[in-house]
Amino acid sequence: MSSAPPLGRRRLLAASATAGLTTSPAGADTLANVPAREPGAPLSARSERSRFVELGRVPEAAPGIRPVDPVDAINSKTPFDRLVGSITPTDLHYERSHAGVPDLDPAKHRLLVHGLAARSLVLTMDDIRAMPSVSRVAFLECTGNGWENWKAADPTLTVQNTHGLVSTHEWTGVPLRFVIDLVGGVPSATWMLAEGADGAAVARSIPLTEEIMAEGILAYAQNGEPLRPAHGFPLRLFLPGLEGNLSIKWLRRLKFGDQPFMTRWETARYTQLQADGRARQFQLRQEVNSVITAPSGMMRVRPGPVRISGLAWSGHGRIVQVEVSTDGGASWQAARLTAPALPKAQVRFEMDWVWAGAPTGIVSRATDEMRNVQPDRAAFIARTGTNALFHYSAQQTWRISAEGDVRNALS
Ligand SMILES: Nc1nc2c(c(=O)[nH]1)N[C@H]1C(S)=C(S)[C@@H](COP(=O)(O)O)O[C@H]1N2
Ligand SMILES: [Mo]
Repeated sequence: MSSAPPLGRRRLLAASATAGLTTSPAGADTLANVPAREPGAPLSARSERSRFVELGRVPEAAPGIRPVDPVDAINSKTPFDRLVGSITPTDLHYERSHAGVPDLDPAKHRLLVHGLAARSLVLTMDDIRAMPSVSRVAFLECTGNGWENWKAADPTLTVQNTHGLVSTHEWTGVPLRFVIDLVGGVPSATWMLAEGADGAAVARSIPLTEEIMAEGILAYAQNGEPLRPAHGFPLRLFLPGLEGNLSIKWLRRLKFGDQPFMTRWETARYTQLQADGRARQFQLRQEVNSVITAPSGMMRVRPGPVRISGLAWSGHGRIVQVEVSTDGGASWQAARLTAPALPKAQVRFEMDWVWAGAPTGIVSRATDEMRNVQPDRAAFIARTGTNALFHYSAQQTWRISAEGDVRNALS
């Protein structure tokens, strides 16, 4: 029998975890290799980013239409290719606004709560802020996230283009249940209309399931500060795990009823054309999903150690496992979650890999606590067809060429 290969898999991986580090030995007692201290700029009212760091979203119109005049934009996407950790910086939370951002005065803002309830109420923001609050870290995802890849994969897209319509924040506000109790309960209601105060009059019918009653929040803060106007100031609905469109911004009305209200947003807009040509309504949950954020579209890798990093999330609950394939989906290895996975929140994963220099595809696949496994594209398309536009959650493949160019691909 011949001896074992010179570098076993375990040692190779250990080497790859540190081989990217360019460490140099320090002299015994000297700071000679460390830059000198610097005098500081005056303190300020806000902490701005370093001038050496550039981060921004990209405003876009419909899929495939870019660059876009900001006036025509309906989406502005999170730059996942340059973020780390699991929480999205406040100013980089993705934005989707159908009729611009209204400039609402919180002193004048009102929330009407009425319909099939024991009594109707008009609430001020002071009323709402005086109520008991909850805070929850959870993702918000537009149903349009991933729509770039329904039919074809544009090889010039970055992960910001393909997956930038999801973000994770800590949201603070009043439990929906508290407001329902305040109007005396809604025993005969099965649906709730939520309506925004923007020009588009976005309004959605929300089924009053146990889950929604227990988890719904009338949110007035994001990451510890008042909502920003783009995200619904002074008040929005927040429904963890469900399609972003339901989380109505600039919330002005909740109306209870015993059937869906059939607004144009659920008859024309947020319906899904299925493979057989029939439309599906009220597909509300965001499915288990994941994406490798580095290396990703339009990046370049060199042969040798490569740290693979990405994000996973599911509208069904916690992520329990993320696997990564570095051979286009033929074989899989468990990735490491870098923080505790919270229910219905994004969690980061990492895996160390050594790229030998041959063309391949890198892919991630997530599993949630309900044992939903993110499907590969073939299985996903077999189930949904290609007529649809929303709720794309198939595995994302990044192809790596012999030169190390990383490109968006269908598989
Ligand atoms: N009133 C109102 N609510 C709205 C929208 C809107 O245009 N108007 N956009 C919806 C959509 S489609 C999504 S995905 C989320 C986006 O929230 P964000 O901009 O805070 O990320 O808000 C939803 N709520
Ligand atoms: Mo959306």
